[in-house]
Amino acid sequence: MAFKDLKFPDGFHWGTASSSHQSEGGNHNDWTEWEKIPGNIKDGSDTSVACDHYNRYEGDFSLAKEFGHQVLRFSIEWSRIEPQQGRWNDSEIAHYRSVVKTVLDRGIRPMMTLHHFTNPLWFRDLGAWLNPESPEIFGRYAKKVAESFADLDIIWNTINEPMVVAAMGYLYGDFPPQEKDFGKSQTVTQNMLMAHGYAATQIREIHDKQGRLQPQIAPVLSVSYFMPHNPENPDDVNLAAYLDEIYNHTWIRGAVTAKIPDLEGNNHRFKPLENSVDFIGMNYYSRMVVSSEMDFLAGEVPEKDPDLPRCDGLDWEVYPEGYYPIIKSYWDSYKKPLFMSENGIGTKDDTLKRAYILKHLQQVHQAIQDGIDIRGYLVWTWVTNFEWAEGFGSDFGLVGMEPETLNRIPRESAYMFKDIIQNNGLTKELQEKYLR
Ligand code: IFM
Repeated sequence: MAFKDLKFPDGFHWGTASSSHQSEGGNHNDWTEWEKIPGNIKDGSDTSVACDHYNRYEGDFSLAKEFGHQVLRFSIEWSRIEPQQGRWNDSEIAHYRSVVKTVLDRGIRPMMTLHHFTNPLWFRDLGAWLNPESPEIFGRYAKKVAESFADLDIIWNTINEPMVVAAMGYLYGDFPPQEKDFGKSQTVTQNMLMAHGYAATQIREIHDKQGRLQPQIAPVLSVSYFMPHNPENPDDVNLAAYLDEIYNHTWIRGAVTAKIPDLEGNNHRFKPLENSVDFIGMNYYSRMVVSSEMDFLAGEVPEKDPDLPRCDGLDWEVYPEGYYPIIKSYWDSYKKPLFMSENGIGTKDDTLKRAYILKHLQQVHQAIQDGIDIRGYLVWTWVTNFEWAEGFGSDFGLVGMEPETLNRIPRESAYMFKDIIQNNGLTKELQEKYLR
């Protein structure tokens, strides 16, 4: 195959994404409690230290600067900021202000997520996202954060991957609180949608009140490319379409149209969702092949394609061809600017990691060529970190970490990504070097 230079638009944003719990160490939340229960984390690890990013963020951000980052996406830890309901920890707020300022001081744009999977223990004890008051409770937290951060130039992400919280925590039982109940997963989906609306409303109101320019606000969605096992079988085709709708579209359509879909399939208007989405964050990793002869809701899927490389632990197939169609379906459906807020692979094989990134970027480039408004691309992740129920067994980092010293060691993929950022795209030479 002959490669061509793939130039991205001027002003395209490049960087990496991470989350507080996966990298900071020393948290006290529902996940830290859950990690202690033997068997919950595949390799038996926990986040007591993680990457010690809580203490090493300055060095991590300096390294990111050295490697050309223009955006750093990270989350702040609700359990640190509000350790008891309604009681705010000012020194943790000061800590995160320093985190944001450190990013800004390096000339990098901070993209800050309010909720990335973890909950304070008191919120868990109130029933977390099953509690009908959870949206307002989250809104109050968002208000406090907005009051404390509105003077800083931040791109705001409200909630990361609500459908993963609903599916992994309440349908498949792989994440806390380990429920396996379709009805509950639906309730969680709805409550997180309302919570996003309250959070966005608070962020807007506080910026207005303080006389600040309105920031960009986005929810971040996990998306997958659903494919029928047998494209000739209408039942498989219908199942793939149904899952695409409930996993990829129902929630974000609700946010964009300001309507909450209820369990009976009706919609009702929810004012706080109005004007809550400036752009959509999309996290894509793999496809999902489904068969009507299997019980998908019980976790049954056809055998994986032996010819496709896979992500360690999570076993996701590498399927860059699924990226373009899901991007296009978001663009066609919502006509909102898109931001590729996570993409990457958990593997020790850096050759595979480099090829993964390049092949996915070729798809993103094609989407832009076809007129889709994509504002940026972030690799998951910068320093390798705790991959939830996999523990440290699935290594997504462009930068490795020595287990004993926690020293950061940039991999060749980090240098490759630096080259991409410097050239604002994929040169012919780079593709020849890593894709031949
Ligand atoms: O590590 C996670 C991240 O927290 C959310 N998106 C998917 C990543 C890889 O599984």
